[in-house]
Amino acid sequence: MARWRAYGLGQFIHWGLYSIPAGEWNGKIYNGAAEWIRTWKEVSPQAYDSLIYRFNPAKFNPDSWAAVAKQMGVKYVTITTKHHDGFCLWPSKFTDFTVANSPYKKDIIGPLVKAYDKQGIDVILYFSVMDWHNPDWQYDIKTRDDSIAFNRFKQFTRNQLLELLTRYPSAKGLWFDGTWDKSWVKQAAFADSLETEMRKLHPGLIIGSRFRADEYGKRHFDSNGNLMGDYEQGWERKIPEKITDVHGNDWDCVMTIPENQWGYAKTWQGHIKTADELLEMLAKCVSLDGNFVLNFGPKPDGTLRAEELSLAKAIGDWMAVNKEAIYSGEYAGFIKQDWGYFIKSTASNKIYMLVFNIPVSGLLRVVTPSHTVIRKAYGLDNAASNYTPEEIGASTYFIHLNQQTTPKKPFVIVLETGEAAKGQTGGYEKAKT
Ligand code: K80
Repeated sequence: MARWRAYGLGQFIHWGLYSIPAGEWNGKIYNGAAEWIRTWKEVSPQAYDSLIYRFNPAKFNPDSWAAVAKQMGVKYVTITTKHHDGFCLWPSKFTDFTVANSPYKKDIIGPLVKAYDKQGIDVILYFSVMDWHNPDWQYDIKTRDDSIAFNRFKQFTRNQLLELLTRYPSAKGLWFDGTWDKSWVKQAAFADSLETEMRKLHPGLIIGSRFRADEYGKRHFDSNGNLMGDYEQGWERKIPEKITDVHGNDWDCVMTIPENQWGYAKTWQGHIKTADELLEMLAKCVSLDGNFVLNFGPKPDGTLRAEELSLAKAIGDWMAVNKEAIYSGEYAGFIKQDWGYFIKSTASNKIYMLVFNIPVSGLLRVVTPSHTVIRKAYGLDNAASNYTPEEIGASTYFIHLNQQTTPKKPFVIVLETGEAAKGQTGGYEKAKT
């Protein structure tokens, strides 16, 4: 988990049969998320499942995806091995509904794991327990028949998970989805023993809080309020506001570029996030002890869409200068200020100020924890640059920006801090009220 905690920035990949219709069916545009199109009333499940015969990503090149991720500065990638539609991107022995029976024929996951491993990017396997294709999947268990079918489904799930961990031993963890239905929530004992089995097979395996419910049906946090799993998976398309929201737990935020599209959708509607917005989300997550994971939905031919490539490039260019503030960063314990986010280095006494909103006054307020003084302040992009913090009150400073030269893009100021000398009070007196 120490390694996971230091990631800061990750990439999510949603790829599967849904990339072929890409949010469009018989010329009509689906309003929901493209990867959910199989559930649309306009779509017959059989017609959707026949997309397997069209899955043939001729231009798929895992090394080029991994190179994009590397330039972007991500430290880990989460890849859909099987989404809710049940289509497996690896040749699973336990179903016919896999890449092996598509015209492409070949494993997708193995080459991806290899390509990302080669770039030094850790891999987490996304796995949906809910499986629309498998007739044994149930939303709830009400009858004896449901129970018999779901018992088969549990064995199928166990087989697939052990298969994935055996086939891809370098994967660092599992990211679960589709675990909220009553059928699965009732399987506390089964999920508990499967988790033990997976951890034994794969020492060090990282599992998020979506995997199992407790015996009272509580999810994420058990009936005693303790997190179940190694990190909290509750932050999907949302970010905590303050450090108390995360209860001292590890967590990651998974984020889409448009409002809510994970799989490839031909037309992106509504607001499309900009690189600066995404960088601000990244800074906010790291400042609150979380990782930020940006989603990509590759096209059916195996290439990445132009919008994603240009965002990855812009984020990577920023990371090239500022990554020191993101990797191994943690909550700084400084009072949040309106100009942006404080991140503390776990490796030194440095505090990073990630500036996103430049005040009209050009003055950045910093309130240090008591007995902490600022010894030095400089730009992360230029260690020779020097800001002279103006002490304006007890533990309170203004960093003066040069209004002429301050860039109109997010930037980072490094503060080197130290302990106030004994007896050094600054002489600031509190008002008597
Ligand atoms: C499933 C269910 C809802 C209500 C919202 C999103 C999801 C899935 N989780 C994301 C990580 C995507 O995989 C999305 O399809």
